[in-house]
Amino acid sequence: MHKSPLFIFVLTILAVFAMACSDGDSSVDAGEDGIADAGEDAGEDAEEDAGEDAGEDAGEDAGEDAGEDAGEDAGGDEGPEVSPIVFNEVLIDGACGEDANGDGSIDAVEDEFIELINMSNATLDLSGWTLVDRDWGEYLPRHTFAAGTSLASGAAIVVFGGGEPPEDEARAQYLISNAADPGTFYGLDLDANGDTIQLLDADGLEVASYGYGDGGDEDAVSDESNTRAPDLSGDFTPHSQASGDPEIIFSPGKQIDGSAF
Ligand SMILES: [Ca+2]
Ligand SMILES: [Ca+2]
Ligand SMILES: [Ca+2]
Ligand SMILES: [Ca+2]
Repeated sequence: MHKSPLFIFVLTILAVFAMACSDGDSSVDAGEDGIADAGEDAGEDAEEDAGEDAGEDAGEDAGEDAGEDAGEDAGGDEGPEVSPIVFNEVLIDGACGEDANGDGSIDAVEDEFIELINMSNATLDLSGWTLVDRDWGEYLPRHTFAAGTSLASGAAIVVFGGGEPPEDEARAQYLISNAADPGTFYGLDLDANGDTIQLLDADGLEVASYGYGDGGDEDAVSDESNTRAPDLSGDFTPHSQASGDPEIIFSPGKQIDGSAF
């Protein structure tokens, strides 16, 4: 789904105000300080300061976000040299004709998925990590990994856009994008023409990213997934080419040949 710059700007403003409204402490503090200062000093000054601060903060946040997004889109990958997690397979076309999450219905939003692999030698704690796309940004993550989520060395974790995920397996976990986050009615929101998806750690730092179409280096592959071939280390390749079988168009939680990681 393509979003116009105006749409994104409006969303940014809404997100900023949503955060401001939900941040009860700062609102209360601003109000208390204003009243206290008004009593001690000149009331007009305190009120003006409070109003100016709120306005400045909102404006700064909106400006920073727009700038960051533009910079990231233009600059592409800027993650660490060696990432402990890689994007191994991505299906941007949930309506590709097969039921990727296996819940009985083919859905353009729900059957999109992102397959991540732990490339490190250690189990990773993904608590509070997020997947964000370029449209919604950090304020509205497409997924936030729940507290206690861990990923074993060499194992896979797959996030679908929605629906019912498959049962977890020994070497693969299956999730749906976090419905607790506001705005998730678009699921992963993997746009057809292009997008940039970032995996951020609990501190908001980029661990890995996947950009395609007008959002990065990879092709905007429709009708099937785009997968590293060979798995983990190879270049991204349309899945049917990687599998050598036109009917094997994705492999969420599995290697290209259908075996476990
Ligand atoms: Ca899509
Ligand atoms: Ca489905
Ligand atoms: Ca998107
Ligand atoms: Ca796979």
